[in-house]
Amino acid sequence: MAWFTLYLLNLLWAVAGTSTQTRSSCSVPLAQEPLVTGIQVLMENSVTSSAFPNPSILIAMNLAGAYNVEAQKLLTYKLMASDTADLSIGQLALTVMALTSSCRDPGNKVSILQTQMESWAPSSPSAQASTFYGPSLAVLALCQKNPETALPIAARFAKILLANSSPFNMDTGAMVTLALTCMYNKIPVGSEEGYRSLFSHVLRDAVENISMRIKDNGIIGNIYSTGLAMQALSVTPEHPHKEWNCQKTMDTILKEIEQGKFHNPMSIAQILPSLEGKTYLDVPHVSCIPDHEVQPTLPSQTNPAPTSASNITVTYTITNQLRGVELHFNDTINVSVKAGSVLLVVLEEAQRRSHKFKFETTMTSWGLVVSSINNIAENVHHRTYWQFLSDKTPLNEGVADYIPINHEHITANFTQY
Ligand code: B12
Ligand SMILES: *[C@@H]1O[C@H](CO)[C@@H](O)[C@H](O)[C@H]1NC(C)=O
Ligand SMILES: *[C@@H]1O[C@H](CO)[C@@H](O)[C@H](O)[C@H]1NC(C)=O
Ligand SMILES: *[C@@H]1O[C@H](CO)[C@@H](O)[C@H](O)[C@H]1NC(C)=O
Ligand SMILES: *[C@@H]1O[C@H](CO)[C@@H](O)[C@H](O)[C@H]1NC(C)=O
Ligand SMILES: *[C@@H]1O[C@H](CO)[C@@H](O)[C@H](O)[C@H]1NC(C)=O
Repeated sequence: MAWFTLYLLNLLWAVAGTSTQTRSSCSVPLAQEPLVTGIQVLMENSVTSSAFPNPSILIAMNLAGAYNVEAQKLLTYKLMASDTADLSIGQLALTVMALTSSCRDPGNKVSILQTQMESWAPSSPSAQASTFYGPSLAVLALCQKNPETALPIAARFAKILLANSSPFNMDTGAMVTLALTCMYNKIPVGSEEGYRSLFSHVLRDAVENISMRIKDNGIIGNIYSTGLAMQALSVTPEHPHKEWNCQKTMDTILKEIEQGKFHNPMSIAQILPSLEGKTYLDVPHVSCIPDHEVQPTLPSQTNPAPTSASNITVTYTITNQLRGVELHFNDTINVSVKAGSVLLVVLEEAQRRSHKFKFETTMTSWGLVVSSINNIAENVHHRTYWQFLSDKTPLNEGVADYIPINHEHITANFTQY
């Protein structure tokens, strides 16, 4: 009986093996290439000497082949000079990868990252999955720079993941898959079998969860997690039960790009590698000889911004039922803004009309986060933040990108992750 099962398994393995080949090969059709060039140029042009240097943008432009050599140089120099003391584990890891992708030596940043990861621990045994996003970036960066010392760190991380039972998070699951796939591929021959089975266990769980969230149109999670999920599915040694049609995912993403859904530079940085058939595992193998001497072919401007002068009304509710019973509030205001305005304009208009709607923002790699409303501020130690919803559905964009429609009800709810 056992030999027969083994035979069947081998057969299945062989079938799975061949289907991988066809599965992960997908590419941007020639006619849509200007669309991809268009967002790449948009991303590269967001790099300015005043802006905070974003390592994810440098990684993406190096993987895709940079057009704007000045932007590439500027980012590289700024990241070389960045003070590691100001960076979180995840930001430090991205900086290491960005410098590697520019063929620069990250110097002592690698050993600092290693020391930080050696003493890293989850914020609580029940920590939310998204808090593992930064540490998985760290495992990935360390795996690429120094696999031998990364191995025990990755093993400890994998065990923490196995012990955690919080709901699956797509972006984090994809990053975990990239990190542990890198590690899995670098287990030295003859080392104990424990590493291999530990990493494949975590990888199998993550890949199963990712594949369960492939929608009929090919989107994996939401449109902004799809780029990372594509990277994960195209490198993992563990194959999901559900078949993945890479080309379908690619075609739907291209439609979304055409609809203007990818204008935030960070969203472009996370989708671009997958459109170019690249993953973060390619970071150590970038060739730094410039190859894009030609001017990019840009798409013909098709959709000029609608210049409708009409106003819309948005209902805006702010509610805190969490922090300090005496501080609880639930206030609603109707504001009128120009059609096509981003949500931030609604918040500004509400603030102008009532002091209760006072808010503050913080700059991040994705843009402005609303960090405080009516004097109640987010707090990493309490794991609190202001979540934005349309009716009962959480928004999948920030206030500086999301465009509300007429009579939409937006809520900012103080909650925990
Ligand atoms: C962790 C996380 C959070 C945490 C961040 C706090 C923390 N300390 O962990 C919390 C839960 C607070 C959060 C909140 C939100 N998030 Co979030 N988040 C992530 C996640 C999974 C990882 C970010 C990370 O750790 N990066 C690594 C570090 C090294 O990079 P970093 O730049 O320093 O990270 C900071 C920023 O990413 C920032 N941040 C996190 N989310 C968002 C969202 C927006 C719009 C902005 C401007 C900044 C921002 O917080 C991080 C820590 O300071 C990403 C996934 C991804 N693909 O990037 C989604 C992601 C960035 N978030 C997203 C969204 C939509 C939100 C919310 C708008 C959700 C909502 N409905 O309210 C809110 C922000 C609302 C506000 N007040 O303005 C989207 C953004 C898509 C887009 N096109 O804009 C992503 C891509 C998830 C997704 N696939 O949909 N998020
Ligand atoms: C994924 O799904 C499986 C069940 O299919 C579950 O056991 C596992 O813990 C989930 N979470 C993660 C992070 O893989
Ligand atoms: C807050 O007010 C809104 C709108 O008036 C209402 O729909 C909602 O149920 C209230 N929420 C709480 C927690 O009181
Ligand atoms: C906002 O407008 C809606 C109608 O569009 C109305 O039902 C509601 O009472 C108004 N709320 C406030 C707080 O003015
Ligand atoms: C239209 O919206 C703007 C804010 O964008 C506001 O200043 C103006 O008063 C509104 N006009 C009307 C007629 O409500
Ligand atoms: C708002 O946050 C509170 C506190 O976390 C939570 O209990 C409630 O369900 C949230 N409301 C919505 C609409 O998500």
